This record gives sequence, C-alpha cells and structure tokens, in this order.
Amino acid sequence: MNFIDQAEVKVVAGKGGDGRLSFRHEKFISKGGPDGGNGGNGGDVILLASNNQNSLAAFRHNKTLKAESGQPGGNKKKHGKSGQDLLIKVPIGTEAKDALGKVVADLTENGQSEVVARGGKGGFGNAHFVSSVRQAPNFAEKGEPGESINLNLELKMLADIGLVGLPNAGKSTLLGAISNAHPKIADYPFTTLNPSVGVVDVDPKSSLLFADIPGLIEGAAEGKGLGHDFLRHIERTSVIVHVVDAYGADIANNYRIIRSELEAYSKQLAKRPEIVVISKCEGLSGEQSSELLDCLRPVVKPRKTKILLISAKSGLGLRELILSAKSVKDSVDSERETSKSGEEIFEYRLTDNSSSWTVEKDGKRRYIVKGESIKHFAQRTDFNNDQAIERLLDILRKRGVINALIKQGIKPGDTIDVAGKGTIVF
Ligand SMILES: Nc1nc2c(ncn2[C@@H]2O[C@H](COP(=O)(O)OP(=O)(O)OP(=O)(O)O)[C@@H](O)[C@H]2O)c(=O)[nH]1
Ligand SMILES: [Mg+2]
Repeated sequence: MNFIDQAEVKVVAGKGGDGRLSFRHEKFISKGGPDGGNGGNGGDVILLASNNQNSLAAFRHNKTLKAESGQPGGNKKKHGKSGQDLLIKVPIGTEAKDALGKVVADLTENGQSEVVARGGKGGFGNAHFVSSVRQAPNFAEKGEPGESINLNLELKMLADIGLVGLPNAGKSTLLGAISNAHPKIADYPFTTLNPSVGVVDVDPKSSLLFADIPGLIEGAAEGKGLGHDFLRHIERTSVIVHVVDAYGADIANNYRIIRSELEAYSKQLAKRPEIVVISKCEGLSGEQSSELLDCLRPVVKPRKTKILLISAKSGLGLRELILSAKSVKDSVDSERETSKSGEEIFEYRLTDNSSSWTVEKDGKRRYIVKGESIKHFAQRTDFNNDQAIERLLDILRKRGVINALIKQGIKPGDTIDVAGKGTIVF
C-alpha cells in the first residue's frame, strides 16, 4: 500500500466582523442614540480525526484552508452573524506541527478534534459602549483578525506491530502470510520500497495492524541503503517484531546490526518491547534449530526478548507469534494509559498566563507594551479614533500598565507601542 503521509497546508481562521458605528435615525431627530451592533466572531479551523480518511492526499491540491469570517454589526443593534467553523477531516494518527516544529494537534482517536486556528472575535458596536458617562460613543471596535498558521501534517500509521530486519529477511512474506495485505516479495534486497500495513485477525473480536517497512542495513542512519527515515512509520507501534533470516551467515551479528540502527534512530523506539523471529525455518532439523537459538540467545538475552522459529511458507510458529504480539501489545497499551493523565496537567499550566504583560523602554521617548491579552484589545482598536484610543488607555490603566509606564518615567508626548498593533501618544 502506497500512501501519502505528509502535507503542508496553510489554515486561516475567520476574521471577526467589525462593530458598527451608527446612530438611530428618527423622523424628527437628526441624531438619535447610538445603535451600532457587534460584529460576529470568525470561524475556527478545526482538525477532526475520522476513520473515513486514510491519507493526506486531499491536501496536495488544497493548500489554503479558510474558515468563514464574521459579518459586521448592523444598525438597530443588529449583531453580525458568526462565521462557520471549518472542519477538516484527517486520518486517525495525523499529527500537525507548526513551522517551528511544535505539535499543535495529535489526533489518535476517531472523532477527536483540535482547534488549530482560532477565529477573531467580533468587534463591539458603539451601542455596547453606552454608559452613564459616555452617552454617545462615537467609536466602534474592529474585528480581530483570525489566526493563520502554516501546518505540516504528518500521518504516522498507527500500526500496532512494526516488522524490522535486514533486506531479504522475509518481512513482507511474513506480512503476506498472516494478514490481508499482498506486499511485493522477491529474492533480492530492497524489494519493499514503501511501507505497507496489513490487518492480522487474532480472534473474531480483535485484530492487530502490522507494518512492513523497507529493510535496514548497517549504516542506514548515515543514509546507507534506503536510509532509516521510514522508521517513523513504526515509531508508535507497541511492539517490534525483529525478523532474522535463518540462512544468514552470522545471525547474531545480523541481529546486532539492526539493534544499533534502531538505537541510532531513536532511543525511545529502541526501548520498545521486541519479539525476535527466525524466519524460513520450515526445512530445518531439530538440531539446526537449536543451533540457531543458541547463537542468538546470548545477544538477545539482555533484552528479555522472546525468540520464535517461524516459517511464512509452512505456517510454522505463526499462530504463536500472533498471540505473543497481542499479549505484549496489550500490556504496553495499559502502561501507556496509566501514564497519560500526568501529561495533561503539564499542558494546562503552559497556557495559563495569558493575562500577563510587560513594559519596556525603547529609546528616549518610546515605550513598548507586550502581552497576549493586551494584544487582543489592541488589534480591535481603531487607532484613528480618539474615543477608541481613550478606551484602550482605560483598559491599560485598569491593568496597571499606565502606572508601570509612569514608574519608568513616561512623559506627555512620549509614544506607546501597544503590542505592535498601533501607537498612542501619551
Ligand atoms: N523458504 C522460505 N523462504 C522464504 C520465507 N519467507 C520469505 N522467504 C523468501 O525470502 C525472500 C525475501 O522475502 P521478502 O519477504 O521479500 O523479504 P523482505 O524482508 O521483505 O525483503 P526487503 O523488502 O527487500 O527488505 C523471498 O525470496 C521469499 O520467498 C520462508 O518462510 N521460507
Ligand atoms: Mg519486503
């Protein structure tokens, strides 16, 4: 099975609708009360894992994905309609990273979703700002821009079991014998050029997904043979099945070569539980079989790994392999389950300081205010409107920013850069 497992897309959330600046028109009154409505919120861009998708091919032609913008507010206090969210269906197992390589979504279950770009908030219309001291506000807020982000989507096949081994070891033949897959098999190295997966039925209620990848050789980490990049397809498997050819000249050394390539790729992957199978054993005598086992045991032993004699041709040992793989996978999965809750608390803390801000002096008569929530207000402010600026100053005052500026020595006539969104003369 060939599949596209990487795609780059740009996602753009909807812009918030602008708040409306308007006054009631009445027959005999030239300028009635303020009645500008609020703008609608922009739609979010959401990634949704769906088991109806099995590749990222759709994103090769559709590079920019936009959610709907919010409508501007109307007169008579009419609120603008919110923009629709854009739901992007991706295959289960899709990971999305931003341009800096930070993971922004990791979708491992059907129906799981993640907002990857937030729609901008709609701006308030001038009717919103009516108060006892401000009866005729002559300003309205602008809608916030929607977030826009370049995403690198990567589909890691969520195989349970990864087959590794030297070229020609019999990995693809094994997959063909135990699963519904029909991988290409031939008597020469590097037959398999692309990873493939096959479903292996354990019993009527459960199955395992086996992934077959190209053969590794000594130096794969330095790019020898087909390199080792395709190991990423089995990064999340629960178990590695390491296939060692019974007819190899030095099977202990062959085993070691693959182990050190796994280590070189990722320490995490190398720690994964492993089952070693000696392939092509259908024609061997009892004595030959014990000899092979004796050869391998010393190198395999430190990893407390099971060694099985199998033959994809005759079926020898295949049932035992499937059952062992299933039981190892189940124990790995239950371990992963128990360690999950800790991670979530950590993430929560990471995003919990959005109301903080900083003030710094930048040159003689210029100050810069920074901070997430300040930025939100600033980008909703129409810096050409005095009343709108007055309100922004009010917000800065309430949050203690103005006091901080005064402490730093700000003088009338100095400039304040508000989160890079606009400047105010103090
Ligand atoms: N006698 C015997 N030959 C086998 C068995 N399994 C595989 N072979 C042979 O071994 C050769 C290599 O098999 P593949 O399944 O293509 O090996 P592979 O590990 O996928 O090789 P690459 O894709 O090149 O890495 C083929 O000629 C197979 O027919 C087996 O159980 N018994
Ligand atoms: Mg193969």
